[in-house]
Amino acid sequence: MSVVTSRIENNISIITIDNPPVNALSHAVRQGLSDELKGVSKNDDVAAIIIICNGRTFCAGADISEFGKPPKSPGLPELMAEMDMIEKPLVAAVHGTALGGGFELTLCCHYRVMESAAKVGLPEVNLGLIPGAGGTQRLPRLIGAQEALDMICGGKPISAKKAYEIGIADHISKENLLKETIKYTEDLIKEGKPTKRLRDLDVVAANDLFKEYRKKIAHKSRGFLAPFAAIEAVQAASELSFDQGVAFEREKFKELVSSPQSKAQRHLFFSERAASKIPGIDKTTPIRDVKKVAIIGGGLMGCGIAINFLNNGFPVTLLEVSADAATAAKEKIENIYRSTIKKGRMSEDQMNSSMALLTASDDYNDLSASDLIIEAVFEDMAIKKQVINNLNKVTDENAIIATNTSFLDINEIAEGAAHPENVIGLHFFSPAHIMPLLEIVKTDKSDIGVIATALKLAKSIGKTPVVSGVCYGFIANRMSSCYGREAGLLLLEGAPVDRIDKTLYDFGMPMGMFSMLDMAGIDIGVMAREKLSSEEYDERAFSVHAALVKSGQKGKKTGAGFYKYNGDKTPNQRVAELSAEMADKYGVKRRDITTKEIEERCIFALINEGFKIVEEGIALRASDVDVVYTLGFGFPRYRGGPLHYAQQLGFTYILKRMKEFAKTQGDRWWAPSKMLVKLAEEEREENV
Ligand code: 3H9
Repeated sequence: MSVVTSRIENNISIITIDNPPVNALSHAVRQGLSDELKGVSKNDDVAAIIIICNGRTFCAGADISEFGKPPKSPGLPELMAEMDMIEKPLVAAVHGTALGGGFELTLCCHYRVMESAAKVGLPEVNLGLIPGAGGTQRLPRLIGAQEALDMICGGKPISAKKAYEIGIADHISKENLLKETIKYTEDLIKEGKPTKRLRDLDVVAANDLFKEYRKKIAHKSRGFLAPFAAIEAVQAASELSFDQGVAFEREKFKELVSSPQSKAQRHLFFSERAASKIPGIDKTTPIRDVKKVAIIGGGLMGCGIAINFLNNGFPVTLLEVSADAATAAKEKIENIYRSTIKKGRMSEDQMNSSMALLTASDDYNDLSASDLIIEAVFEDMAIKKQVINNLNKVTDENAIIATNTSFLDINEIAEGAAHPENVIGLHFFSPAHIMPLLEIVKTDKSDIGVIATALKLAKSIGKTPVVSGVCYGFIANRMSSCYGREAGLLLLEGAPVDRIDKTLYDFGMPMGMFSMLDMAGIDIGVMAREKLSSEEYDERAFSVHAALVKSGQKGKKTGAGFYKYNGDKTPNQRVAELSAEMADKYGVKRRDITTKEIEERCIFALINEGFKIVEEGIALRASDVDVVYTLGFGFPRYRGGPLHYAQQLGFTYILKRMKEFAKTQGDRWWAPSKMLVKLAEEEREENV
């Protein structure tokens, strides 16, 4: 059956797009729409045209999987130009999310009716693109340049209510979208309302708007090309004719679509979705019913985890060691909510309904009805085992027991459980109510239904899940340890702390390694490493950290760590002294180190470990590693994650540099992953 069909009701043609799952504007849809529009616009029995979609949403945009392939006519811009020539009123009936090219399609219509729960948006910047089917030219003509910039550079969809307020939606449908759109269109015909082509309007833009907007997004969009290209395109809308503006937008779109940045961001789009596809799990896998959740441990992590569930309507019991500690944890959650309200991200009513779902307790018996229990207690194997022991006495055989451990062996934790098959790792990232990643750690015995349930739950609390096997630090922290090791060694070799941080920041990380350690608290890692043997980590690399903690300089919370915090942030002189002392102690040669070496040592260590993680089967696929490192640690999305970046940079080059590092550093840490070696060989064969 055709993906685009039409029928005539009275004198209105209803064109329906039906291209599951999200009605992407693939070639078949574009061709179908073009054919139907040509047909009905010539039909004298048709006075007006409605475009509507079947399924869960209006068009979610261009078909992203077609980018990078030879273009097939009609392209979206051609289709939009055809629509601009139509003399009969065109009405879009929008449900779900009209995004990107899908929203641009509605902007080529003369009127827009939206379901009250519908959203519209131009999320192209998230794919390293700008709208390429006239969106940067039509939207500012409809709502003014300022609002258009907010939507295009922000990339976030807006609600029907907001769309109505700013003049995008002409009517909001409350019950039956099609019926109400037909009624709206009949009224248009009766009243003889004209076709309203956005191309004919002028753009309203304040003086200096574009200059100010560049400044406004400079920090948030650091390193990204697309948001700045979007400003140029909207500026072109305000300065050039419509056709010139469209040509300008087209050129910018073409440049971006073939740029490494957009390829990287598109890679992440598909990788984030692929991460939920687990061999052995399909629609028939039994999912457990999770209605009630319990969290053990009311520290910052436990409270953050609780908030995820409360915000999504799950009743949560939070367990602490005493009644006082339970009350304090409840207060902590309320305080987090209060600061969210202050930032304007939540209303008092929303907070009250979330808090009403929370029970704080110090009695394990109160967990007996919970379907999912997540422990977030102190990172100590003996304490975790005690928790499991206590849970054995109160939970039933179907309850899922999750641990939020960052490093500990979950197979060992599971051994003590009455039902080891119910045990899983749910590793949240701090702050847990904000960070979008959830590492789901499967043990040797985790039931497939438990993993499937965790994947579904992750989505229901708005997280992107990635499944990891058990190893020290799982995917995220194992990689981060290597990155941190190189930064620590570079300190001893003579690179100043602020230079290392600046190099990593300039590479695109949200902050340098040492600024991050100062923020999180240097003592956390120092304590974790105390339990390791010298075989398991590089004592030299973390010797300055240990010395700082010993002297009470644990990071920002103590006013000093790698930096001093006296109103402003300055490098702590003691770090330079300690680095020289430790270099002396361990016989590390001090030298001048280039910025290039700092960057490559840290990033290539990440890459090598990432490949090892895939080769050992800890991660299911290379793209999972990319999802973890971008969502968990802010690796720049425009580089697509460490392993995608490795491909862009060239495996052969990376391997060559690693061999050079091995010559000066020894091969304890620079033995290349077999997968990297293989990929480099394949790359060389391809290039012959
Ligand atoms: C654009 O429009 C450029 C134009 O300006 C100019 C062109 C010249 N294409 O996310 P889900 C797949 S750029 C192809 O799990 P949800 C997705 O991969 C585009 N495939 O569902 C997944 O496949 P699978 C601008 C797409 O309900 C399946 O659909 N638009 C597309 O959680 C279900 O997706 C965007 O950036 C697509 N456009 O969320 C919107 N969209 O099942 C991108 C989805 O094999 N899409 N798929 O894994 C979204 O944000 C979400 O998919 C949406 C639904 C909110 C719509």
